[in-house]
Amino acid sequence: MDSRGSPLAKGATRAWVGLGANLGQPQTALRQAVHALAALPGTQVLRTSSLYRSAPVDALGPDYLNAVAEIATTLSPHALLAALQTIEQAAGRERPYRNAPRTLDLDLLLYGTQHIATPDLTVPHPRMFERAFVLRPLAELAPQHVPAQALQAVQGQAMARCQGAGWADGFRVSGGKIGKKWLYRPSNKRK
Ligand code: PH2
Ligand code: MG
Ligand code: MG
Repeated sequence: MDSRGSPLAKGATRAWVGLGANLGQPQTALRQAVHALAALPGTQVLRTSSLYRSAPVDALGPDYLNAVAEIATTLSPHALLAALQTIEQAAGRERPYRNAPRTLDLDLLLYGTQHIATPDLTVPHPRMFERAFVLRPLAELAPQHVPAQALQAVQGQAMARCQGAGWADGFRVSGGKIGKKWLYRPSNKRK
């Protein structure tokens, strides 16, 4: 059992990944990223948050689409980080300068309740508590990890909730049973 009380696969840790994109076809990129997460070894996508749109924070360029995915994984934090970077690369991610617009950004926000401070990985994500585009979707999935004070502090950051969790084609928790459930229904398909 983990802190939410539901059983995880043996040896798996619950983790939360922030997804963002503001170049190319952001919604397609985010949906494909959810599927790529689900295809990682030892990894299941448990749930996705709603999809949110917001202006770039500390950056320029088109509006972002953002969401958070809750996963269960047997990958170590560093192996997961490497896998996220591989998925970003496959989506055409380029890094011309800091906070440049991007086709896909996958940030490891939380890995269980672990605190990690290494040169290449800091968990919890160092800027997540200042960003509404992380905290609001994360609060849908893991309110226990989002202090009310932090949510209140980012209240002024304008954001639109554009779609419920169905945007990712039905990765959900099903009746407490952990696993990737394919909810194929026409009503669940994107338009
Ligand atoms: N990501 C950034 C910088 N600014 N702004 C929004 N709205 N959404 C993001 O995902 C985002 C950002 C760097 O990772
Ligand atoms: Mg980021
Ligand atoms: Mg990033």
